Amino acid sequence: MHELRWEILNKLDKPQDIIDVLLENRGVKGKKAKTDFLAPKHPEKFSVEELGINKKSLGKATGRIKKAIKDKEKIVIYGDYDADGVCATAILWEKLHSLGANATPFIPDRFEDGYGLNKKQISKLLLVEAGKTKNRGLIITVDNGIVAFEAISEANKLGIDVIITDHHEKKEKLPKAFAIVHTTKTSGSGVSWILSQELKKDGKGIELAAIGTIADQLPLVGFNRSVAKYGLEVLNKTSRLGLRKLYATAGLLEKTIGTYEINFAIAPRINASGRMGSAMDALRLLCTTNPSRAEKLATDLNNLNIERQKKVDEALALAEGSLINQTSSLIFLSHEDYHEGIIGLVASRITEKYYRPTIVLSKGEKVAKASARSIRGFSIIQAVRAAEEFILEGGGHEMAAGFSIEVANLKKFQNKIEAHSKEILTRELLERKINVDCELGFNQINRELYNSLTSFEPYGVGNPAPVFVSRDIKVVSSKKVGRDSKHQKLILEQKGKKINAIAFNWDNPIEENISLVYRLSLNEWNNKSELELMVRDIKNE
Ligand SMILES: [Mn+2]
Repeated sequence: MHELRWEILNKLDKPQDIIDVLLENRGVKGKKAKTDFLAPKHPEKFSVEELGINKKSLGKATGRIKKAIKDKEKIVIYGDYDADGVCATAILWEKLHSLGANATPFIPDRFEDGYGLNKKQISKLLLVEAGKTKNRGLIITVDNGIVAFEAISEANKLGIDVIITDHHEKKEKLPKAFAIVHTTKTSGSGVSWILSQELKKDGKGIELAAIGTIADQLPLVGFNRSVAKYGLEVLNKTSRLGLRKLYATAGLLEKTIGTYEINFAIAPRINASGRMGSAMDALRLLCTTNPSRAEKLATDLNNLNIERQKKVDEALALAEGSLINQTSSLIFLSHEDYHEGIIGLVASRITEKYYRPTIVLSKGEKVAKASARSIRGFSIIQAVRAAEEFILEGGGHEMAAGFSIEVANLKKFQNKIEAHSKEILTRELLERKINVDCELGFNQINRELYNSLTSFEPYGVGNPAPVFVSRDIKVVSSKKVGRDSKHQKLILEQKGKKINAIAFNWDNPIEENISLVYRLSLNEWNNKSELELMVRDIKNE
């Protein structure tokens, strides 16, 4: 697997300030942008215009919501079953509830209803209130709705107003909703938070917006960086009972909650409810004020997550078997045994391992549900839209998409999307790369540098942890460590200066002279701490 191309981002030879280089590599240019990046302002300080949201529509939405609160109209918040959608629902529901609204959250069932505002649900949702002259009822979508044309025209027919809040890619035409609060610059929970702050500015719910934004893989720059930074601060001292219990079941109580903890422990548990059961349980967990209920929901979620892991492993084994027959650069896998709730996870694991765009389909009797993941430089939503005539419903982004398709059309769809991708997926695009910020000499590595790097946190999509390269390194010693001796601890030397390094899961031979790519980390034990290079790649010279 180990063919990694080192892309050195900083091409200049002459010495420069390292912090400046890192900022430029992240596209942060100009003095003001640089200070803003290193000391992000609070999300409350962003103007609506900066976020790409139409101010007039936002005003129209808040006006309608305030009227609904005053008239005691029934409001349904229509969410989504992934971590972003659940957090988006929780943020708006808590806000409306605190303002005395008659608001009910609704998260569709992945298996029964599918993604997004659904025509069939509309009349059921507001059954009692809808149709009355003064009390028409209001549906507010969060993290979905921007392509729900049919459902919204159905609502209009029934006299129900719909406010769309969403961050997914819109089509050329927009649904005829009462108001649309839309931007692709943040997550569904980010949009929900912005709307809720328009109703009442109190900063509440920012920690949930951080979970949604990080889990939805939004680039952590600008507004999202602020949401992540300030939301993580709140998450580390949250008194939400459900989150505290979730931390306990995930072994996070003693840990600092960062983007990693959200991606690999918190979001998977929230997602597990929507994949294996009902996402309403995750919503209840986030919002509950009852300790024993929090405990039970957290345990249930943890068990669902274990069940989910098992299903993913089974599906991956099945996938590996059929990968042998793949000839196209775009991986296309369809089978009855792929559990619908986990196809997205399987697609991302395959993409990660083989570094190719991947579509995994769960075949039903008549309809197949699909989830797709992509690699940098290949827009999967564009690829799907190139074969749009076969798509029943669905949507997505450059890097991920979800849709459904008639089983009878699978082959035709596959041919069309493979033909589309063939032209775009060049050899260069399919090469796995690691972005390296700049070259460092060992004499430049010190505590001061390490400390100044911390102002680049939180790391994530769009703002990766700084990666450096050092060359002409002598390996003084190497020792296998860890369970199964999977890791190697190294002592390295350059021009007389020695530094420790750790290479996780490294079984390639390491020779005496190397170049290496690494992150800088602080190894802490027994109240002592020492700088250490966390190896990402090694080339023997
Ligand atoms: Mn989302």
